[in-house]
Amino acid sequence: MKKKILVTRSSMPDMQEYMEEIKELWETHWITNMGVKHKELQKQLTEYLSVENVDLLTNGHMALELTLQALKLSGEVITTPFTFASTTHAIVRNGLTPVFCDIDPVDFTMDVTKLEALITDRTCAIVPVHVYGNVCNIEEIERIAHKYDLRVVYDAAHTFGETYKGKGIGSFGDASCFSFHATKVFNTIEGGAVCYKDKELGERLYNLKNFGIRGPEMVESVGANAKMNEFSAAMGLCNLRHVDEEIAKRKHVVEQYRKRLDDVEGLQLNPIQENVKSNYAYFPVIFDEKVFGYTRNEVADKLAEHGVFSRKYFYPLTNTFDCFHGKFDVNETPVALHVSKRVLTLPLYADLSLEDVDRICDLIVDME
Ligand code: T4K
Repeated sequence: MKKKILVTRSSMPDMQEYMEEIKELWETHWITNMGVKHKELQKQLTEYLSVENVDLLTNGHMALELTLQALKLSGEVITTPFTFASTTHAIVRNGLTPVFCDIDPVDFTMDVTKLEALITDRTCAIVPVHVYGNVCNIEEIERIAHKYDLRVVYDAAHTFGETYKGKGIGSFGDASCFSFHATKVFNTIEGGAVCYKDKELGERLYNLKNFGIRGPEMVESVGANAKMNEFSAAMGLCNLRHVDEEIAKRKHVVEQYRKRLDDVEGLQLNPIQENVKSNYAYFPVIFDEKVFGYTRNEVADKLAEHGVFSRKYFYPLTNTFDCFHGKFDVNETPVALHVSKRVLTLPLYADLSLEDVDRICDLIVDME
């Protein structure tokens, strides 16, 4: 069997570069609690992401969960089920009720034409997901949020470094939450960040990530612990130096996939969005078995037989999870259900060779 190809592979700097970056941690022995690496990464990311404020956290999930908590919400939150478990769990773990909006069949983000009908007098916020790095219909979401006085927290886990109409993607809504997990375009091993405008929200978020401690003898509020440590921040500083190059390499991989798969009947590829500077985070393909002749599962199995491990991001839908049994009606999100049963995300990472992309495409095009 040929070498194994997994759905993604963490970007890592040269080992020497990381060793240099962490060297001073052995001198100071200051390895967490908002140290120099944390401060420096925060500063550099504020600039790189073109946003007003950034706070760093242990992971993307805590970024979402604590941002919702910091907004002091109660009632219903409109979101989509075509996402990673984290989005829905962050809502539920805050004692809030998720209300699921269907997704757009082309870009898989919240279908804004169905959003307004879901608003009730209990609705307090919208949590849209820029899924696969596809940017939501920001204008419409913000128009509706403004009309009904709702908070907007974007799950921006997949959109590191993207811009919309030239503005940093993290600058929209009340807050945008990023994931810096090992599997993401930019990683700090584990990590996450919240971009926000309102300083008061920032203060509450900071308290929540650091036990509410504001000084050696002052605990202002009840909080958790979700601080990014210095080794993660150092990894971020190294990876940030190379991220543009990594995104450029991903672009080549995506272009090769498109060249090979664009004309294959029965395959729907991720859209190229106008006004968006993409980060090429994922390469999802929707397999229409009636036209293509094979189901998504058959394709996944064949790839796996040849050592290629694609993933069914995002199947199952979060509103069908066992932990929510009987709580939600999946038939209310028919497009999401349709897509989740047919989608396969193909391997994508900066160092995936174009020969490997060709091999994967050959296996798909030549299914028999
Ligand atoms: N919102 C959205 C929309 C998200 O997609 C996510 C996370 C979050 C919020 C929450 O952010 P975090 O709290 O995670 O920061 C992975 C990731 O763990 C998760 O971060 C990500 N979304 C989700 C879409 O994918 P798994 O369970 O599929 O990961 P795993 O361990 O199977 O890894 C996938 C592949 O990545 C492996 O086959 C190989 C490669 N890999 C993995 C690891 C762990 C590496 O190359 N290096 C590694 O260290 O969830």
